Amino acid sequence: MHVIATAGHVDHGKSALLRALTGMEPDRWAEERRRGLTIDLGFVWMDGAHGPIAFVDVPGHERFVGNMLAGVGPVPAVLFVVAADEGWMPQSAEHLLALHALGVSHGILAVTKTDLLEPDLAAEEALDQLRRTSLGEVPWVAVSARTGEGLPRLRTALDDLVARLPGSDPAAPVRLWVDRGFTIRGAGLVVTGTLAAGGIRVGDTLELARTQGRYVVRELQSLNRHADQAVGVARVALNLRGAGRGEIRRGDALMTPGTYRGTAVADVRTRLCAPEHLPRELLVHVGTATVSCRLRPIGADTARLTLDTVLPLRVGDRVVLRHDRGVGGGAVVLDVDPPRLDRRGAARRRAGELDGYPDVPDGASELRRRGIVREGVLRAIGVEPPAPALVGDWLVAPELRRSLRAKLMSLVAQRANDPSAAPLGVEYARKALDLPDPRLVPALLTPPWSVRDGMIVHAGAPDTLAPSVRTTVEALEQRLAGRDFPVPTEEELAVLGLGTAEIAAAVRARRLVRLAPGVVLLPDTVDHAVTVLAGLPQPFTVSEARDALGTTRKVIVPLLEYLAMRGRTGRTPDGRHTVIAR
Ligand SMILES: Nc1nc2c(ncn2[C@@H]2O[C@H](COP(=O)(O)OP(=O)(O)O)[C@@H](O)[C@H]2O)c(=O)[nH]1
Ligand SMILES: [Mg+2]
Repeated sequence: MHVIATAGHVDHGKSALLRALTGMEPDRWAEERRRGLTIDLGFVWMDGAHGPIAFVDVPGHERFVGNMLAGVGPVPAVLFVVAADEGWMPQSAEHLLALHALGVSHGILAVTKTDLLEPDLAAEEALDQLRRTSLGEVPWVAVSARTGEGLPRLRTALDDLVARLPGSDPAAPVRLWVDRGFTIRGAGLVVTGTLAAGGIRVGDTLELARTQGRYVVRELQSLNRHADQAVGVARVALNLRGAGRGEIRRGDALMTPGTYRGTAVADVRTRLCAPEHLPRELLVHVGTATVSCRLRPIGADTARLTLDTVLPLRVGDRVVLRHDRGVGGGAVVLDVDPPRLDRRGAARRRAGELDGYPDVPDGASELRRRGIVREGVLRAIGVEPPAPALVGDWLVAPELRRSLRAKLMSLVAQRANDPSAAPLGVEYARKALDLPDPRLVPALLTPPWSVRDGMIVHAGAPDTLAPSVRTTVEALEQRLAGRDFPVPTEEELAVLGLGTAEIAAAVRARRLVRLAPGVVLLPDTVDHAVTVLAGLPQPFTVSEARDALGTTRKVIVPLLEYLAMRGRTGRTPDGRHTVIAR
């Protein structure tokens, strides 16, 4: 399926053209049909040579530009309509400016009402305007919705257009910008939207970005047909279990859980306008959302937007900026997690940094700026990881990896030169290098150095663990690698042959930590847990700790006891826990 939005001045024949093309009624509301005026978005479709083509019909009247932007926001291509008898008009210009701000680069010009006047003048004028925008050179077709003249040619042009549209990633996380939410008696809340990428199946859980509420897809329709799944680009209607009336509405976004970062602050590069020429109070349009924001100019073409509402923005998102005189321009999102600017000179330095940000998200430069980052964090802000993770889901920029490795090896060498000193502990090295996860330490070591029993040791160093137990522990380590918070189940321990005696030997050799009968962890996991717990608002409860680590009560209770006994956490009088800084 493909989705195309209309654009153009009011009364130029957008809705009439869609009616003629599809045989469906884009003006959904009685008031719209009575007044002959599109107020809200309309949704119709037809069969094309390359599958169905769905249209989002937008209002042309200047009072409803907000609705128009909600229609165009998530849609990759446009059917631009200009009437032969009126030619280029103010909302033709405003709609084009918005499309340009959004960077829409695929479209067709339809010059309508050719039964009233020759189309050539209007076409020439419109093509001249379109040419100077992201749309560039577009094909044009003369049509009359009244006589039907030109409709076959328009159909062919639409087929050609959708054949040129770039494909979208079926595996991408879902960000569905909702354009309608309504209740159906007996079924509950239904939301619709244009799914730009990724897939949705019946039974999937989606997260509402505004509230983080989760909903299960009970039923899915696409173009009024039931379906088990839909893959972008597609129009979808979702019936969500447990969603009440009005709970989800236009401007909301439904997301694959855990794949996004909600933000109210973004640094952007403005397009089509310099930040100092824009008012400080603006409306931002992105997807189907309209949000008030404050703009703070940073550099010649960069600014910070502070939004009234948290949105699931991604790096590379195009937004439209609007003020009381109309569309003022646009912006591309450069950073959704920008640093604070309260120090003296911070804004000037930031301006220099932002000049180096590309418009199109670039994994390598994002990683270079961040140094060490989780893959999931990059994906959540819209950046594809540029390389495989070094360990777990940690990415380390190549430059930083080299310098960290050099620093670590010099620490190791220093310690090795002192025969009376104990080997370097992993946790000590982690702190010294300021690493977020102890698993990064062994990944940065070069042979013959490796980690054994939580210590950095030379391959030739004597071993204290019986070979059979060593093999079993190594098998366990392998089995647990890559899990977020790896705790072996009792079955796993049994399968690997780790009975009470073997566990006791491994604990003596500091290869395992025993928390309770049947609950053992790798020493690294304990350190990792402390890092995660330190990231929680302090103090925290047992269940907050359990959720943060994604584990169970059976593990978290003895773990917190273990940590408290070793002075790594403390208890508050009300029974909560804090991580003790060292
Ligand atoms: N003569 C003529 N009138 C048209 C044509 N297309 C639309 N109209 C009329 O123009 C008016 C506005 O059309 P409409 O589709 O509502 O415009 P929209 O605001 O762009 O959606 C209506 O009265 C239509 O009947 C056409 O091709 N020829
Ligand atoms: Mg209309």
